[in-house]
Amino acid sequence: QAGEAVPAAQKSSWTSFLKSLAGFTGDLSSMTAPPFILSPTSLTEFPAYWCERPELFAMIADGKTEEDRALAVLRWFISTLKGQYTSRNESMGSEKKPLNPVLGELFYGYWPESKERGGKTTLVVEQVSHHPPITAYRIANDAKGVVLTGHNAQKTSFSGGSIIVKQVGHAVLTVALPSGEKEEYLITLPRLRIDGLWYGSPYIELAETSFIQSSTGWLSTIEYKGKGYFSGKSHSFKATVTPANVSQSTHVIEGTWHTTSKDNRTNAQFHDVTTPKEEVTVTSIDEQGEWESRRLWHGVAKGIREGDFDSAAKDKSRIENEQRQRRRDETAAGTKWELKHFEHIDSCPVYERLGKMFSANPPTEDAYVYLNNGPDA
Ligand code: CLR
Repeated sequence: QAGEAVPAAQKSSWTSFLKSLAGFTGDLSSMTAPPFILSPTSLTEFPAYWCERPELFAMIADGKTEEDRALAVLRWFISTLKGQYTSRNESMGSEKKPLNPVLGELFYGYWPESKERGGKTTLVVEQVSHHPPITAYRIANDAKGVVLTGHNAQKTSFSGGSIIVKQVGHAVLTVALPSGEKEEYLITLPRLRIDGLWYGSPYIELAETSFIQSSTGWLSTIEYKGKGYFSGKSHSFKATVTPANVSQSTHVIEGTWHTTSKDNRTNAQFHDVTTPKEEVTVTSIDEQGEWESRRLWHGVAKGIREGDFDSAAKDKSRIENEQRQRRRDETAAGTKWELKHFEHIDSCPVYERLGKMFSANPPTEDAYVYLNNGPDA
């Protein structure tokens, strides 16, 4: 039934939200949505999903051959999808609308060192653009020599009752090998379809194809399908891992990304995310700086969590007004907001070089280069 999961008092507000979505393209983040669908978490926290299985991230460096490492990168990547795309349903009952980060918002965190993963893994996130929203991030396990750098933006549209999200941006994973050589992996991102809107209980399904291209030539092509395709199950994927050298053999891996998958040839299990994950460690709010996400949004998040939407809205307006004033002051002074941890470049050299190997579309993309000045640097 329509609006089944919507609180009675918010049904009409949900209906008008859905109506305003029809024919909409662009930036969803700034659209006003009814309180029941608001999340207390800012989008700057999302890059942490890349490392909630820090040992899989670290293990990439332990692969003995190019093939081993290509498979290890794919295993880590697939194992992040459950957190990235289904965790809000688990923790909050449905997908929700995250807080729209302000320019300069920061999110720092880490995963402590352990025997299996070697060193500490650190996370630095910065909101590098507000309009359109762009989030840049960097995750590093220095002891293992595994580093992930990327940025994320979204183009949204509405079609057939679903929100379609094209992810703009890419990630680059680098592995420093004991030999002193460096391997690079270009990672592109899947398309999202947000279904369940009619009922007021949105959830994500992944669609189309994403790629992981290694500088060694190995290429993983990951196809995503929902209910009624491949196996008939939601969250299905099929990945083919092909070598540059034809004498080596191709792997085909199939399964559902929120549970397990198998390598078709050997029938061996490929990934398993039914075991617990490890959330990022973040310092307490009173020890955070004023630009750090949880401190910045503290009042808003508290209001949302406690159902006090008036105080949430008030604090949100305060933050937004402060931002508008800042932008006006900058214009008046002829200055520009300076990024703290990243530098923007118009063309990413790794994307250019590795993108050619699988005819990436588009052929070039911009990027944000990490300045090596995070809290742990
Ligand atoms: C951000 C980058 C992460 C993966 C990811 C997961 C969920 C996505 C989010 C990204 C971008 C913002 C997003 C969200 C799901 C819903 C939300 C598309 C891609 C939109 C803005 C809110 C829609 C509002 C309805 C839920 C009502 O690595």
